[in-house]
Amino acid sequence: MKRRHQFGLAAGLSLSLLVTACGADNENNADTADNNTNAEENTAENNAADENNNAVDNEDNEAANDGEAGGGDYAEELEHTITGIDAGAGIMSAADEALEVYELEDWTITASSDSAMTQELATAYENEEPIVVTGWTPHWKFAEYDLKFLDDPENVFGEAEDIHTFVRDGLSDDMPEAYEVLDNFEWTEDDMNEVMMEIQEGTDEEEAARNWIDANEDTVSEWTDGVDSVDGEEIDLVFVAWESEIASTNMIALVLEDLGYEVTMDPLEANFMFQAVATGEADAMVAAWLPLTHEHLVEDYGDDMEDLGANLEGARTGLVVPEYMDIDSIEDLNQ
Ligand code: PBE
Repeated sequence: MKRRHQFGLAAGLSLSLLVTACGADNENNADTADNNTNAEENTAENNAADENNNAVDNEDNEAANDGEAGGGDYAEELEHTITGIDAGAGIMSAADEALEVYELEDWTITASSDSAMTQELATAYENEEPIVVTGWTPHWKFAEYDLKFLDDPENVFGEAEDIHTFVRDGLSDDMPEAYEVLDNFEWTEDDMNEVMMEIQEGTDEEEAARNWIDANEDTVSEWTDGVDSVDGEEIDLVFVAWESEIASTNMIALVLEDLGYEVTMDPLEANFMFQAVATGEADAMVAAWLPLTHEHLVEDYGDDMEDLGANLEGARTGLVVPEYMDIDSIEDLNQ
C-alpha cells in the first residue's frame, strides 16, 4: 500500500502541492503522528515547568474538594486550558462553542493533534493530575484509562454521531467494484476498537488491519461477496490522522487491495479531506462524522460528492476527563 503520510498535517498545504511533492512512498506509518512533534515538545516543557505549581495546587485542591465540587480549583490548576487536537477537527469548533455557551470565556483550547493529546492525557493520568481533553468514541483511550464524558446539558456536542463514507461523483461508473464495497462497508464501534487497540499496543497499522480482516472474514465477505476483482486500478483514499480514522482507513484500504486495487492513502486536514473528494482529486473517504461534527464541511462540499451513508453508528464527541476528577458536567468547569 502506498502511503504519503509525511505531508498530511502541515497547515495550509494544498492538495496539488501534495501531489507534486510526494514521489517517495513512506513506509514509516508512525509519521502520521509525528507531524506535531514540536507542539508536543512545547507542551511537555510547559508541563514540566508547571509541575511544582501543580503539586502545591493539588494539596489545595484536595482540601477544597472535601466540601464541594472542585471545578474552580481545577480551572486554576489547568490554567483554564483544555487540551485539544488538530485545529481543523470538528470537535475543536464544538469545544470553542462550548466555551461560549457555558460562559467559560477565560478558558482556552490548545491545538495539537490526537497523538499529542493522548500523550498529555497519559502523563496527567499517571500522575493523577486533572486534565480536560476534547475526546470521542470510538477511541482506545477509553479502554486504556478510566475516563468520563462531561455532561453537556446544553447539547453543544450533539447526540450520537455516525461516521459516513463519501465518494467522489462518478465513482459508481468509473470503479463500480470499489463503489459497491464502500457502499456495503459497515462495522461497529467494537470492531474499530479492536484495530485501534492493536495499533496502540504497537502493531503496525497495516498489520492490525490485516489481523482484524482475518478474524472477521464473515463481516468482510458481506461487503465483498459478488463483487468482481480488478486488475491493479489505482484508488486514492483520504483521511485525517485521528486514531479512529487511521484504523478504519487502513482496514478498508486492505479490503480494496485484496480485491485487486492499488490503494493510496493520503492523510490531510479535515477540510482538505472533504475538498479532495469533492474536487475528484481523491476517490473516497470513510471519515465524515455527522450530523454535527463535520456539518460545516458537508455544507461546503457535500453537494459535490456522494454520501454512501453510515459505516459506523453510535460515535460520540465531547469534553473528556479522568474518572478521578471531581466534576461531572462542563458547567462544573465554571465554578
Ligand atoms: N474527531 C474524530 C473528528 C472526527 C473524528 C472527533 C476528532 C473531528 O472532531 O473532526
